[in-house]
Amino acid sequence: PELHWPAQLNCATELLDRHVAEGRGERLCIQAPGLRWTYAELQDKANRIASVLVHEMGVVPGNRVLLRAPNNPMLAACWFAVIKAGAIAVATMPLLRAKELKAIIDKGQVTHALCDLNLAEEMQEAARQCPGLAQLRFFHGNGVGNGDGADGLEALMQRHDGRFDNVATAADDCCIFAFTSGTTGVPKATMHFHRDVMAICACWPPHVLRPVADDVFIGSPPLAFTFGLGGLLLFPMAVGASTVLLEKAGPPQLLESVREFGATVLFTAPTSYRTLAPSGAELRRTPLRKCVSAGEALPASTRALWREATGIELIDGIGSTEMLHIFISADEAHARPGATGKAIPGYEARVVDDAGRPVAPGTVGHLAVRGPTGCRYLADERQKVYVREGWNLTGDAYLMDGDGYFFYQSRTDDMIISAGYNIASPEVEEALMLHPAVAECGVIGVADAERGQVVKAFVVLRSGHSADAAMAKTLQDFVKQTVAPYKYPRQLVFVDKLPRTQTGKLQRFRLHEVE
Ligand code: 3UK
Repeated sequence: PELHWPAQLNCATELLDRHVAEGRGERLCIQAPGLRWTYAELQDKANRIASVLVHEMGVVPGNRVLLRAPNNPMLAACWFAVIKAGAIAVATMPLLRAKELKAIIDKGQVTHALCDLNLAEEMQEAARQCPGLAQLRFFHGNGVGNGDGADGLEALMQRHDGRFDNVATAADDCCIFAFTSGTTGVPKATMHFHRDVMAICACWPPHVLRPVADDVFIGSPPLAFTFGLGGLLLFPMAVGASTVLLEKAGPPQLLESVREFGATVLFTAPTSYRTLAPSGAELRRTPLRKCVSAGEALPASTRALWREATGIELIDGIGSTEMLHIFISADEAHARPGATGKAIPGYEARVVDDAGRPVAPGTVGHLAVRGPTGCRYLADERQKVYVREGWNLTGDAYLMDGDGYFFYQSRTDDMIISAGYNIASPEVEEALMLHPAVAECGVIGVADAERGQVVKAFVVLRSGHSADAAMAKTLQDFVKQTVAPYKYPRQLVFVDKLPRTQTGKLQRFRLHEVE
């Protein structure tokens, strides 16, 4: 990929304004229920908001601006406005409470905020506790404000025209603080530059996804999660395509919206593909053609299930907030069951031992990755631990085969050591999920006097199956027959649901708490 940028670069100019300047302003850019914005319309909104930020809210380049909204068109307009103003976008998960928002405001030294009116309460509570947050305005998700006074963002936007000269930022100026969703429970922030945004658009999409200008993107990850920011905003716009932003994007809404909007490219997580698979026949009657899975390991069984249901081979990819987006992946033609894929063009990946030395193919170790983006923590000691000589440690246990395909094993913390055996939690989960009675499950290691640790499974059954001792025994026997018998869960309990992050990741550390 071409990864050289001019010293002066504003990614909003490249991803948004360029389309209008080159005559594509009338192309469809963003859709939502009851709404369609062209590139020119998004630019008009973003420019007006940028003017409000600069002239009415006093934003100067480098300020950190918090954004709070579910996926909707105004969130996209606000994101570009912040970038145009040379400020730093700090997008936050819609479900966060005041306490969590306060932690982000404090850590990120946030001075300004734009918030969806429907999520005002927790924002106002956080603002009361944060004297440093000087300016806060509210908006409606569709940009049509009515009756919330002269301070509503839409009213302020009317005072300005649709012209704004983007701040001439440097390619190396920060434009995003991305807070991670907390697989480990401890919040951390990573910093990304304008050139990082351009780099992720130049690496994975043209080499793996290969979208075209007529594609219609849709999916579930929030724009506050960089998987969603890339997949549902930056990547479609990089090729002049359109995107559908949904405030609610559980499997039923996704199914309905894929139909309604004629979506062609879908981004969601493995569990969502499992839930949607029974609707494969309906999906076959839509123009859906590409489906991307990330955020969590994709079980080989889910890949097969989706292919059989829809005829579409899933595109798996591992990315991280630290690296901004996907760095190991494979397109449909190169997918191998059980493998995430190979390092994508522009990135290098390898498996290393505890001392950071590369291990032989076939050996399990720590995944390390290096590329044009990556791993700048905001005020965090973990920089020293996770970044070594430019190589970023992701915290995942992986093995690489002789062909350069990477096979996910587990999070490094989720490796169970029982009676001297290494057992990866996801491998046991995958085995359990092959049983038709199992809807979802989570596996952890619990302390055991004799074996050090033993495998414990938390199982959610599909409706119509009874959670009794006979079922537990059936599932234990099933695992013994599916993978090496020593991996079977010696403890197995039934639960109604599993603890997940807002990005859909299983929180195994919380299973330890309920254990
Ligand atoms: C896990 C995967 C196996 C893995 C993300 C795509 O998930 C994203 O970012 P996060 O910072 O979490 C990173 C961690 O999640 N993971 C993600 N994808 C996969 N494990 N197979 C996968 N395909 O533990 C990784 O270290 O929340 C994903 C794009 C942008 C992202 N931020």
